[in-house]
Amino acid sequence: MAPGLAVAWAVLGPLLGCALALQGGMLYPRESPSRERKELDGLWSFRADFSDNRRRGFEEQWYRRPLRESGPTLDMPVPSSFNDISQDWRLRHFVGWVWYEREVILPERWTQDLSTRVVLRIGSAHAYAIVWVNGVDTLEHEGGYLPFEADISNLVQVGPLSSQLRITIAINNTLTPTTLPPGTIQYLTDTSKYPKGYFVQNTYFDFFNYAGLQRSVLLYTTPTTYIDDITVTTGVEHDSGLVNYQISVKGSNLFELEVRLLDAENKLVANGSGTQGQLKVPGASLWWPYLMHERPAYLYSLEVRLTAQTSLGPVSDFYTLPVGIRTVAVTESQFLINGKPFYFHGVNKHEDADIRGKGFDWPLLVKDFNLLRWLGANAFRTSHYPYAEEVLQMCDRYGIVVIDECPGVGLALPQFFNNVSLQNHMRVMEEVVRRDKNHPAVVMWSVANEPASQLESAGYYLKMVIAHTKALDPSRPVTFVTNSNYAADKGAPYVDVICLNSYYSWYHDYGHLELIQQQLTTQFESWYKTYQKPIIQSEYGAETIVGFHQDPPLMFTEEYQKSLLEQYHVVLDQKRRKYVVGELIWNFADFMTEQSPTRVLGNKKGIFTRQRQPKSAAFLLRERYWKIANETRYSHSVAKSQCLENSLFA
Ligand code: BDP
Repeated sequence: MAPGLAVAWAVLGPLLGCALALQGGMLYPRESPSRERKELDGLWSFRADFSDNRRRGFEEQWYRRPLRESGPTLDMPVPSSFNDISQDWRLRHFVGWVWYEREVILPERWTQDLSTRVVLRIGSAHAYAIVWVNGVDTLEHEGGYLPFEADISNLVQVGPLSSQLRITIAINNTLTPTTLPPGTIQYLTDTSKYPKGYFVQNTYFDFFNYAGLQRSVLLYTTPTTYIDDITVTTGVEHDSGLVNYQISVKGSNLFELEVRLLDAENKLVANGSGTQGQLKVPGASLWWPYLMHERPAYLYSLEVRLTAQTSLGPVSDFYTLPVGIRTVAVTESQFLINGKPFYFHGVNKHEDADIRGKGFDWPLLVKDFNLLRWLGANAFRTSHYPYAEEVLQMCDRYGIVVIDECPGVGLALPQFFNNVSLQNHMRVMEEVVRRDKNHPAVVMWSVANEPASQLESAGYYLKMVIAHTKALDPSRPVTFVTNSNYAADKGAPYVDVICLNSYYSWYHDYGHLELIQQQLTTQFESWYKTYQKPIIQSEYGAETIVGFHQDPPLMFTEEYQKSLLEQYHVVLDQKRRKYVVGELIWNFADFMTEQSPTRVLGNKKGIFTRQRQPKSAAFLLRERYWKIANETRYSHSVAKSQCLENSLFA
């Protein structure tokens, strides 16, 4: 990039829509006067297929009859991971097909009104899923952490018994060299040590491969002519906000679209019509990250109303999308939101807690957001896969900035960089962008975490995935997170922001806290000299067992975690006024991993425990984040901790 040249992702001119190759949109299912929802969360029937080839369910066609008729079933809560729910160790470590089933009664109108379209939507099924409705093969999807859906109207709007539905979902958690994340199955053939046919799943990432229906499953309706997708990009011109919209409609070509933009008080501020256009909002309130501005996270509502003529008569469809007006841009040393330098002071997270594994959970979600605000964290990365949509909605509402990462984690072996994997990775990015493109909180895409980016093949692969992501969404910067050496990394030339993971005095020169400042300074200076791009310290941290204390500090104690952080902070403070634009601690909370001699009931680098109680480092970080917040705020008032009466910095 030429010195001083700002690459602006703010879309100020005509709409640059997302060029998705995927068929159809993936709008979050919202109720409206024309749309109903029926959640299928709760208890499902469940069975893991323990047969040697794991294929008994297909051989015996378990989907053709109620699951209880083909053998014993367990109660399985949805959403949740299946692994930690039972006392059967075989289920915790199970690799292969598991079967879920749920019977549902539909409202009569859904089955009889032929102008109603009924959709089955699965929030995520890790990692490969096949869905049958009343025994009919309906839908398949590869990849966890992202939603998929099917129009099942044909199946429910026929026959006398159609209001009774049986949904069967077979899910396989096997990871292969071409899935994302990749994995390998290893057969252990030494019969003096292992029984015949013994195999293990190898993964190349550091979190437990929880699986199952980990997010909500639901049914929703739309009219047969319906709003299929909306893409919004925003910009600012003088003091006006610009909202560019593009709407796709399915079911008929004879329709009209009305678009109304309402402010937070429900007052109309702009309107338009047709499938695409630009709305201008004079004196717009911008969407600001919280702590950066007195009036953060301002959201407008884009109300879309469709009226269409169909063979069954006129139909209407309504969809309301929250819209935050903001711009994102990157210079050679800054990350700009609304034209102002933004410093990421935040965390990396995992969707992980207790027995629910990666199962979505409202109390946990709200607790985590309360902790983020207690901490003064203004950002997080969705390490290492896209989180539930409800998490991003909360970020939009609270003003917490997100680096949205796809499940491109564990790309550690040369054989993972092949053409099939590349095509799959690009498709996954299409699904991520399609789902998350309208969230103002999402300011950057991350296409991978710690790939083997020193390999030539990885360089080409990352170049292609990044270029594809930029083509899908020209409105946001793109990165991947590296732990390679600056001189060896083959992917760094293609990113907009350099994201670095380093574990000085933990995985290298462990115990030698005195080396951190020198090594971290070298890290930053060599990367910046090579690339002249803004840098985020995207991971750093230390394993810490809550309640372990030692002074002088020793590894695994709360004091060591604090001291390590303090050493990092000395250098971060020197560089953040120059070109370092963020710091994200590894990790927000302890989380479960595979068993290994280096993990004590999981990864303990959390500043909170897995039960969300603070370790000493949480208080240290809290003091730091509120201090940075007060230094980097664009108004004169003092930021206060929102969870305590006594502000630390008042
Ligand atoms: C980093 C990985 C992260 C691990 C962390 C660690 O990105 O997923 O959990 O190391 O070892 O390299 O704690």
